[in-house]
Amino acid sequence: MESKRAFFLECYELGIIKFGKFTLKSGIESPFYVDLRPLASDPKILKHLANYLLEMLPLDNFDLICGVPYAALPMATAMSLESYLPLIIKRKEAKEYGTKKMIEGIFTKGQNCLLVEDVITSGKSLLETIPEVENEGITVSDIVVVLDRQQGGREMLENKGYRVHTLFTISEVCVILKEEGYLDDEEVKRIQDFLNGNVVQFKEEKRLSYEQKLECSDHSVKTRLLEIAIEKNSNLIASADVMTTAELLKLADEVGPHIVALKTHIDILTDFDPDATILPLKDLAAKHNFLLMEDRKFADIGNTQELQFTYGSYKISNWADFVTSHVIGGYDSLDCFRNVGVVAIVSMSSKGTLTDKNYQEEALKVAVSHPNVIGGVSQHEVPEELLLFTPGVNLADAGDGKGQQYNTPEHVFSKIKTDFMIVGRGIYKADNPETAALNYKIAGWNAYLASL
Ligand code: S5P
Repeated sequence: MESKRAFFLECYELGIIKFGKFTLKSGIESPFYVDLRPLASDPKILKHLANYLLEMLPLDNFDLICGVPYAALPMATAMSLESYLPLIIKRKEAKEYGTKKMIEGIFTKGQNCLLVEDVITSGKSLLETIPEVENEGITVSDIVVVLDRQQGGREMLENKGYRVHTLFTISEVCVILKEEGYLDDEEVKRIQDFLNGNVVQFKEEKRLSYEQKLECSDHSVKTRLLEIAIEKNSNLIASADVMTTAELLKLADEVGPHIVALKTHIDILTDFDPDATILPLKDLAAKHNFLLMEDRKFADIGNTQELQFTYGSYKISNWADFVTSHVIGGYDSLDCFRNVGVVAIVSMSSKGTLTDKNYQEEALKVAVSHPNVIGGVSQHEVPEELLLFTPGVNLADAGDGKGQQYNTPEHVFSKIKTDFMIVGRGIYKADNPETAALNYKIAGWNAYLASL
């Protein structure tokens, strides 16, 4: 394909941006007007556009694609034809007869849908569209936009936990047009002044610092975690999804100095032994001052969970400082986790997860009210009385081809205000796990400081 710049100039020839004085829907006078609808009338350009947009995206993560009506409908259709992602259609208004459906097409609950938008300004129309899609049980994690008018919409959506991918920004476009002689300095300045004065400010609520969370901690494990974070300048939890005791202990010793907790899936080990595995692991935890988080994800009735927690081969209650548990068994099912902290699974990072909006709301009600719960695992913001733990963090990849969806440390700390990031393969699969842990620790801590 030609360069992005050459492609933009071809689009520009179709008259998609006009400069002058325009009164917008909101009543504001703007020095430019964007209308991307002409792009659909040039099949070659539309096809190229579809491919440029698709190139930016982790396509494995999506099951469906949907355009925000009307301008993005042909774009989403072209992207569907190029990628074979099935298209669904969002109506502007529900049908007055028959099914009254808002979303047309073939889909099932739990599928993840990529939203396509032509232009983003304040992000308001996307904010109206997203719940209509989510109400059908479809999840939305990513939005792809052709042109960002840079008036706050992107930040607002990212702040709500959505990933926004944009092909062009208005500033970038102005630079190209100026260099090509279509705009003079004065016009560019007028546009810049307009943009500076017309950013729709969303009030970003301040996050609480670890010190502030520590002050109101009402659980000993929560207190210890926060103290370690402050002491080590770290918010990193390494996930040790390895298969042998030797690998587990080696990893724990290497990454130990940089982490607040080591997360285990103890049932992955092929050679688990209470003495040979747990005793040295506890010694390493003491040596490097980190906690042990067993990611058992309990999901049963209280009595069964109590047995799984206390007995069996792993005797988790003997050694874990905190455990993860689904809350699907209801409030009382968490009573059995005495003397440990519980991290409730509120939403999952995998494609097709069934933890939709409604589930998350109900899970949070249990989590905030149960005294054993110290926090939640989620990809979205949680009430500040809970600690937020976020997996699905990787500096190098966007996904793993098996449904995992990754974000950067910057995204999880600033956009969803997480407290602790969980990194697995980014560390234990690295050539040098110790250096990788240190790099993640620094990236996580800097992202946290920047989000204060
Ligand atoms: O929603 C979730 C919840 C968890 S606890 N998504 C996750 O990926 N996890 C866990 O975090 C998962 O079981 C794995 O142990 C770790 C992520 O590993 P990575 O290799 O993908 O970083």
